[in-house]
Amino acid sequence: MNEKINVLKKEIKAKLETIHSVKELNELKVEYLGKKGPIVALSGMMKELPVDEKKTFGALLNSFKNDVNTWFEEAKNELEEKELNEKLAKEKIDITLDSTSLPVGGKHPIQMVIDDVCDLFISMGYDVVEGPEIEQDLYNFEKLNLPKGHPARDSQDSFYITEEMLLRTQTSPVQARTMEANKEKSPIRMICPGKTYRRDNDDATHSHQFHQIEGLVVDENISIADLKGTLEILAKTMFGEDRTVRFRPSFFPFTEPSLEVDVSCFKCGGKGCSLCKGTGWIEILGSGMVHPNVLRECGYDPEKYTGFAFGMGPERIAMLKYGINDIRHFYTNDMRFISNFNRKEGGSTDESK
Ligand code: 2NL
Repeated sequence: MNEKINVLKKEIKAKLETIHSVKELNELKVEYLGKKGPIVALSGMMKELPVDEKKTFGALLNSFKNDVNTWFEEAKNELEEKELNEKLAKEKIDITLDSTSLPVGGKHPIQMVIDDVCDLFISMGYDVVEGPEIEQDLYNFEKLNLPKGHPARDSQDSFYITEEMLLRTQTSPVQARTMEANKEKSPIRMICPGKTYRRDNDDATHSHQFHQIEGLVVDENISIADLKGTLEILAKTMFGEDRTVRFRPSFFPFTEPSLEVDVSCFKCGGKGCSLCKGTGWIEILGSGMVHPNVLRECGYDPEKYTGFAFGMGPERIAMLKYGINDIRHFYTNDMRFISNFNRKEGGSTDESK
């Protein structure tokens, strides 16, 4: 019997040497340790042994079984590791290979201007408010001191949808709505960017769809000094700290008095050049003190409250800043134009960013 164990030992060890996969190993395990295998058969033969031999042989067989189990366990671990390494080697990805580069989009120059203006006013505590592009005549015109038949309505030739509904010609209706909705008449500081529409024939300086950024401050004791200080900060932020600003009297139906804002030419420093047409000044926005009629129409007592407002065209600002000579470039999606503005982090009109 002992001899049989020794033979089996040698046989199993020799066979284990020839195994190359976990699958083969399992088959071998069944062959030797399975119910029909030689080790179970040896256990069966124990009955026939005399009692004294039974004990020693039983111990021997047990320790042999344990040894066999250990060998199989060790062989299994080795094979599993080998198979895993082979699999990993096969699936290895060469990360040094160049990937195909995808074209990266960039922020549109109009959006850069809008974002820069909004960032500035957010930093001064203003809210950014957006509103509908399809508006009622009431908010687009009536509440802004432009009653039906007012001549200034003609200069804002409109896309009417019905008698009462139109595509907004300015972003001010958003501000009129905000003032009206503010029942407790708490202070308003808001900036209002968005798309606007006027019935124009498109050419180098006109587009039937364009953008506006308007600002509005309403509170007790707001004066023209607040307007001037705020718009000076705006002009310097957009065109450089060295710029000076000047205010010229103007007219808008929704403000009284009205002021046009010029910035000293950033190309020639004010000496006069082709950009500023020899004047040294460039017009950048319109502004004024909110007309008492507008305050009243939007639910404010003009005896108690005053405010200032301004409006600017981001197309015009972007054209000036980047030397773009045709407004249609903004809307025709020519990649040669658009690619000039692709910058990491989405870009900004501030060259230092
Ligand atoms: C321009 C001039 C301006 C306003 C817009 C405004 C809005 C309200 C009340 C009073 Cl709710 N005013 N907006 C005021 C002055 C000028 O825009 O040239 N925009 C491109």
